Amino acid sequence: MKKLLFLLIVFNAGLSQSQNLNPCYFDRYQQAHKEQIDLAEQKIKHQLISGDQNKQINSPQNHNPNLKIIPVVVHIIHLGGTENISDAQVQSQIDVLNEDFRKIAGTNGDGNGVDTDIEYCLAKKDPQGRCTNGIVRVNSSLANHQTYQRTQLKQLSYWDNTRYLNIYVVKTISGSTLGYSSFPGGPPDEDGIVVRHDYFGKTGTASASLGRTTTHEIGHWLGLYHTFNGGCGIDTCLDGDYVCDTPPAVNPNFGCPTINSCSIDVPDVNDQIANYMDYSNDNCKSMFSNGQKQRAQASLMSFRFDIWQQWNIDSTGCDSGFVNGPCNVIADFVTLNPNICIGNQITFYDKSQNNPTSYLWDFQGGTPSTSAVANPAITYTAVGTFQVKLIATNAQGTDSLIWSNYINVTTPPIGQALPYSENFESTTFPTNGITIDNPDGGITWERDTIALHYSGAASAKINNLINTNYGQSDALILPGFDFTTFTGIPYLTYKWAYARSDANYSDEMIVLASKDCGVTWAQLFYRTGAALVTGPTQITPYIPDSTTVWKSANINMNTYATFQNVIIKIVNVTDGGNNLYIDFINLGTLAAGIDNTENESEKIILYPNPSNGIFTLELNEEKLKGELEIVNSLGFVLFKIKISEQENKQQLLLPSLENGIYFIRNTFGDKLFVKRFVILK
Ligand SMILES: [Ca+2]
Ligand SMILES: [Ca+2]
Ligand SMILES: [Ca+2]
Ligand SMILES: [Ca+2]
Ligand SMILES: [Zn+2]
Repeated sequence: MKKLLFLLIVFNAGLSQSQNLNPCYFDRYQQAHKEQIDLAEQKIKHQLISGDQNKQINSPQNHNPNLKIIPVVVHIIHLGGTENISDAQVQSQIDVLNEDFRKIAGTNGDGNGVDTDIEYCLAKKDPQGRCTNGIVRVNSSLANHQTYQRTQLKQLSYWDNTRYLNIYVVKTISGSTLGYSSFPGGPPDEDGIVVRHDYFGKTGTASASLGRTTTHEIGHWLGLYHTFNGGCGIDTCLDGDYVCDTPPAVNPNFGCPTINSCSIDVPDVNDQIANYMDYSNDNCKSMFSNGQKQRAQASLMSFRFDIWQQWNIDSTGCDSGFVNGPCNVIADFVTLNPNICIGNQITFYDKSQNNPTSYLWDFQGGTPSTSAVANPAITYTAVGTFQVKLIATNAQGTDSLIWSNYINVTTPPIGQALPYSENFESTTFPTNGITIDNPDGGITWERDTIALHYSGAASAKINNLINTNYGQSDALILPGFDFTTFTGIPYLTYKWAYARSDANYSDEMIVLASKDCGVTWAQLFYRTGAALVTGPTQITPYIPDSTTVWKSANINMNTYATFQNVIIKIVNVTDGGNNLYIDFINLGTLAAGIDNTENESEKIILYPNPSNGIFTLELNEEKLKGELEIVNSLGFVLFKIKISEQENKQQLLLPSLENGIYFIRNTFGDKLFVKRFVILK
């Protein structure tokens, strides 16, 4: 089952260039939260059997006694570009949700399904009861969203999930995912849905979409599975999506096909590609079935009971009689970490509501001490706790927010001097100042003595093979370092070994560094997929059997040369792949004879290498533009290759090259990226 689901996801991802595709992260979420979803499933089934999904709970003046209204808050996490979508585009998505869930006559949602009696309302009152347009905007690098960062989105902006459906609109999502959702019964800090801006709504940046990505994701939020969940199964009610009146489907359907992929249904009918819970094109989707309606209503009765109660509808301004005037501005801001070290800079992110037009900040103890920009970066040069005040203004007036004793500035410990090395030979683990961050308390880094290590008799290992908490990150955190007493160019080098358990998915290895006591982290090195592997794909535990399979990470740390407390961490993000090993960590001078090409290959990945002249080329850097040059070992440029604007992965055909060593390079600004490769026929 697990392997099947992964293959489906990858199939999905591989088609990312085609139009109208609707990749959804739910299958992966489902695997990662299996116990929680099984519990939720029992509760939904119990409600379906014992409860009355249609009993009147809403207010007497409501014309449809079964109607349940869901107040919605939309958090737009953006970088100031077009992904900071308009209020009108947000409203277009709310309109699509109501057309689809209410089966409004004459709209795209008026297909062969049912009116689910579920309606969506952009909140008109915030959690404190203040007038709002239901939209929060935050300018943050988290706009480029990686699914393992889902709880960090909620640190930026989050409204009580028992009273509001939290929807996050982001610029990009890792992989080719367009959106994903939590399932009923999950932890509050993961509750809600995340959707790419260009698939949110049907106007503005999403004018090529019909807004059905969000309809689909909210289906999951209401306890619905994909129509292809579990394949054909053997029972139309007890297997698959646990909905009797949706025909089973063996695989996700793409496009708008006429297909009958399972014949266990009686009568045996075609797959329901019009169902919102398949992957078919937006323009073929037009229905939820009655069985799906009953499940969704049961989820609202059992898990999401408060959100649609009349008292909450009133308190969020979603009662039909409530009219919102132009709202006064609500001053609000967020920082990622208010506990900083002396001399550090901290960025304040405005999230004032209701279209603020100007700002006046006051930073006790900060430099500068005032600012009029939306997202000021402030330096603190004295130890202490300090107040922050924001006065925001819009057309209706001003509002101020004061947080006393908010910023806490401490003296950083001075890190240890370079050089530093760790070979994991001590039987104590972790050792030598290293600490482990293991947020889920589960599988994490351990000491391994079985593999043939790069050096000595042991290394650090993390077992991804048995780790089912997909997306979870585990870090080896090195002690703080003082770079200021080191002369020469400092390098972080280490060796790693890794194999996949399935060629279609991979764990990730990320090196991050912080020079501000952990307030912000820069990504120095990233490997996944073919660029991470050192051994053959295998479903048994990967055990390196040679010291020569280990690959090198060589990371130039010169930008940290003036900092006295630099924290470095090596992070494993698990995808249920296979063992990742780390050995021979060195921080200091780049040892003679160490192959330095890995340093650049984080931007340019080429495989297989060596090769007979046919390579796959992957570019891991958006900024690489224009041309790549193929250079021989004497430095002569042999070819120039134009980089495709659309694809970051392309075939590279160089059959005319003789056996030997070559380089592929690209110049961007003052940086030169070089990757060495070998032709061997
Ligand atoms: Ca079904
Ligand atoms: Ca069938
Ligand atoms: Ca070792
Ligand atoms: Ca862990
Ligand atoms: Zn889905």
